[in-house]
Amino acid sequence: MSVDPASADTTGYKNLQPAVISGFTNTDNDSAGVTVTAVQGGISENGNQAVFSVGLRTEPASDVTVTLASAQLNSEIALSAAALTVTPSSYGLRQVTVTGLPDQPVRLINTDRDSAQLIVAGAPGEIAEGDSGSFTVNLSSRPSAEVRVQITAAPAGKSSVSPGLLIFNPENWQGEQTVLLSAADNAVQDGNTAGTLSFTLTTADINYQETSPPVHNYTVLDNETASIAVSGDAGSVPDIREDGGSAEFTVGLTTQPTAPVSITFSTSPAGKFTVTPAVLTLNQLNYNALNTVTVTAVDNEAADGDVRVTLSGAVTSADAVYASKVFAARTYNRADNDVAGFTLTRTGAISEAGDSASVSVRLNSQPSSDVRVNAVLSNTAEAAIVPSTD
Ligand SMILES: [Ca+2]
Ligand SMILES: [Ca+2]
Ligand SMILES: [Ca+2]
Ligand SMILES: [Ca+2]
Repeated sequence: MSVDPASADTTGYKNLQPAVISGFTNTDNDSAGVTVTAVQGGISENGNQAVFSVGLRTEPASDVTVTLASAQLNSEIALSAAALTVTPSSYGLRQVTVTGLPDQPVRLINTDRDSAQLIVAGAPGEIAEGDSGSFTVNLSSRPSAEVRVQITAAPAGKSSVSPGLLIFNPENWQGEQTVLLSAADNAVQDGNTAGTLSFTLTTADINYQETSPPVHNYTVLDNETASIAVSGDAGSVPDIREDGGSAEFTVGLTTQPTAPVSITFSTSPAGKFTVTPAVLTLNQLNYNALNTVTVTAVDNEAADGDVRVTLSGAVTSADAVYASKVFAARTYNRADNDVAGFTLTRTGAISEAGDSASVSVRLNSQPSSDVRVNAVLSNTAEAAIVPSTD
């Protein structure tokens, strides 16, 4: 410091030597920072715009890039610039425009729709008739409204689901709901059947409206094998005697026929047996009953000996499965009760006075053709034969 020469002091200051003091520091009151002004105006999905301004509070030493971002960017609003480059020569406020976007473009974003999926897990690929299997259903993302899922198992009558309707909402969407898929049981050999599970979504949530629910294919396995069931051992050869002997067996079908099945019985050689009924008809009501067939020997008079008789059955039906089935032939031994022989009966007595006696002859069994009987006397010197046809 030094005294101003214009000073009028006369007490010595004019000639005073300048004094020095050091160590002062000027404190800067300009701090670096970004200034953002209040937003002017309002945005809407109709495209109305708002503005605000951005600048640096202090002059930068070199270029500064200010990035503009919004939590709603790419969804609800658009900014006029994604970034501003500020230079030392122009770091004042600059205007940024904000434009409101309509909702629709946002919903078309793939990531949104892809995340709105119906999840079906664990559905069985095969189910036997009469069995069931479960699967689970839930949603992949929180829906904005209730989602009703109607489940259909096709073709109808072969399988069914329970429950057939699931309801998901913004609270329970994540929880797996269990559905039972049951295969119907019938008694017909109807083969395996292809089944399809389909899902129909009803909701006000546009993403779930537009999603494609999965389709699940499965197979219902038939558990019937059609056959003609006959009791007893077809390989054995039981005896049936002529005098009132009979044998029985039962016939049934292992599956319900789609049309009556008739079995027409025949025996070979013919005439040894009668079969009752001669034609057995099995229908949708009696197919699995014990339908009895009786084989009875015909009692003839011929000494025809024991005879092996084959019982056959011809199967006819409009049911193609049974029309191709064969009745297994059975064999019986028809036991004869006739013995060939003569029965001679004498009437009267002979004498030298001329009395005559008669002898009648009959066969003990029916001959298959004429039988000539020769009568021979052991002593022709004492008697003679006069033939008679009585
Ligand atoms: Ca069955
Ligand atoms: Ca079946
Ligand atoms: Ca007899
Ligand atoms: Ca006989």
